[in-house]
Amino acid sequence: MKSYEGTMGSMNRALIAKGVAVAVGAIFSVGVACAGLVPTSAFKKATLPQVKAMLGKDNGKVSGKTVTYGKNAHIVIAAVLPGFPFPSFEIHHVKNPTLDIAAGATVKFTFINTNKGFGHSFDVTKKGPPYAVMPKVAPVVVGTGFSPVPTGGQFGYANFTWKAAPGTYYYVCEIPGHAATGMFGKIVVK
Ligand SMILES: [Cu+2]
Repeated sequence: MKSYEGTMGSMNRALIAKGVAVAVGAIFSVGVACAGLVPTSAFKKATLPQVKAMLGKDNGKVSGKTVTYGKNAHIVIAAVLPGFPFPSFEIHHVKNPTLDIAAGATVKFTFINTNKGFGHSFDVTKKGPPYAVMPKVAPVVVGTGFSPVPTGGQFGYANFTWKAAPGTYYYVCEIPGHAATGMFGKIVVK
């Protein structure tokens, strides 16, 4: 099992530094990426053994648009493109759910990118929406930075941990244009 943490944060910062030209390129790239994506629900379409096995390790409980976790939380997030052109996150069949986490929980995140040939990130921040094309969210947890890219027939993924302090947070994709078009969700730690 390979983790992408560490190297991806600096790649993301470098990407953001390139500015709006990159943002425009990234938005066009969404269309290019559509050729290789998992088209709707990552859960429903998770026929690939790697993705199905990873998604099955999430230990949250779903109620409507909220997923609730206890003190030993394992949150498994898939980045998906449910419909052109807007990407989103998905956990337990739910698009961008609110995550309710017990205060003081040790949270293990596993983030899977189900888009072949296109990047996403998963970072936790105190900054809520709306987000600019270049989101500038100052993450409290830098998860993946510029994203795990699928290689060798496997979907890219990253594991990282967080000791959850009480408060309200948001998880966002920092790839230019993604948070601005809805690729984010709320985290409540209490
Ligand atoms: Cu994204």
